[in-house]
Amino acid sequence: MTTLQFPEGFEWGTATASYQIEGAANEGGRGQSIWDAFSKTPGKVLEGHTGDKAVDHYHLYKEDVKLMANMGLKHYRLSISWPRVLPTGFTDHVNEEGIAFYNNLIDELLANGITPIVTLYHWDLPLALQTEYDGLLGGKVLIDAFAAYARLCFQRFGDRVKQWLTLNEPWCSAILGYGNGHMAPGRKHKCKTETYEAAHNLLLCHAHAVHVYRTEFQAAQDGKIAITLNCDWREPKPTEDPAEAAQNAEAAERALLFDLGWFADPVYFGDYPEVMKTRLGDRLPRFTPEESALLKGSSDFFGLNHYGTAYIEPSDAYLAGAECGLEGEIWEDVGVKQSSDDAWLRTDMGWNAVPWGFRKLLMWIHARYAPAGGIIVTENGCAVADDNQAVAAKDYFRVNFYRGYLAEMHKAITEFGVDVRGYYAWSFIDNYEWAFGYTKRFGLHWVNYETMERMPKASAIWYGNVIRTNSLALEDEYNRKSPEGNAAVASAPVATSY
Ligand code: GBH
Repeated sequence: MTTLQFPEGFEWGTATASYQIEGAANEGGRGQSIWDAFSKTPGKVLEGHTGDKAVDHYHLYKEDVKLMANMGLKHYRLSISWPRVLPTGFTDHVNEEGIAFYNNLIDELLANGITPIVTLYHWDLPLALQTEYDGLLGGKVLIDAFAAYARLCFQRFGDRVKQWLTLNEPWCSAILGYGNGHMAPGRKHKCKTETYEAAHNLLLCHAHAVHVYRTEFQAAQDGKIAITLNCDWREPKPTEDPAEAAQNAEAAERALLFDLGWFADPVYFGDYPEVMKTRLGDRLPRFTPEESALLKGSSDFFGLNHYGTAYIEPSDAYLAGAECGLEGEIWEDVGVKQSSDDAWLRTDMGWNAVPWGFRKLLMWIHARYAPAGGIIVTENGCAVADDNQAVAAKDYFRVNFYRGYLAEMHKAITEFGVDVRGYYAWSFIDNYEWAFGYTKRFGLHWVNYETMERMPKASAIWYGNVIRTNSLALEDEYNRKSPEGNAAVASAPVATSY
């Protein structure tokens, strides 16, 4: 039986985000966020689900930390709700009840031997910033407000929090929030320009928050700060024709640069990828030399969220400057077409479970950025249609998904020298899956949404064992026979968006 050993001190954890788990949306002095407004707009979220109650973590956090301790968890990624600590978005009104909640949570984690890593912005922008200052299009007002919010968090929590993430997946905020409207604030009618402006402002928010940390706190608090970026692997669509193969390879590279390079190039090199500048022309904002300098080297490690893989080939649906309106979509800018292989397993989101794609992505990041501080995988996981307790207890698909992805990460480290230092499973617990509401379950813990009762799934117990032994068994009872678990996945409906 083969067992893969991970490097000593490897950082194993699980992840969540405030709006997806906290609930208590109208309690404890919390202000509204763009997700409160978006989720209450008819037609935006499946079945009209909102995060009003979520999994009630705001009230049940002690029970949740106990569940973490039970599974042997040593690291936990959480996000702070900006409107819970600053209901108007600005520091003129600090909600001490909100601050107290995060203080209690952090203390409870530390008392249980669990180290927190904290995201400052996981999509729940204070609604007042949207209505008064155009949200992520708000330029200097937004950037200054974010830097001030970050400073407050460093002041209040930085004595105990030693790992910070400024932004979660700015690609999603820009593309899904301003490019196709699938997520809050749900805009798309000016997608050809607003998408790139939102992303530009987010990058500057990140750079300024990092500057605040480095100049005012880092020496005394001795922590690290980074951004976390999402990227799926883009594999050139296989073909026998060498000319086509070359075109597919070029298109796949372009897709990686549009998805990841869009943010990682500014953070590591101080500017956008050349191919984006060429294709987008004036629609892509430019950095001043000062901004470039502030961005370059602004991440102490490479935070990566990874979910799936797709085949890529070029597509001439590229319509430079086309109006977005009801028809156009932002995807056309990159000029590629995605497809899947029939042989690939699909998760309940319809995303392809392709473990080797994860390894190729890790290798690509290593080759292009060789990030100081290494790569920390801040999210990876899958949705499984396990909404009845019996299937949750078996949970074969999820266990085997994690096994596959962890084995390829191990290979990246040991055979290809990629410096991966940590891995966080998404998610610790079933939660509010944004535009899919509670219909998709990503958790290692199952939640009964009527009673709020929690139950560790097989994957929680299995992953706890990985953490405890710092190693991965390639064979065990879960991959020997898994008819029910896999059947539940095979019959799962395929999600239609994101
Ligand atoms: C993350 O975003 C979020 O940070 C988190 O809040 C959320 O709950 C979680 O993931 C699950 O959705 O078609 O195979 O190429 C995920 C961003 C972008 C990942 C689109 C999957 C398509 C996969 N996603 N991507 S594929």
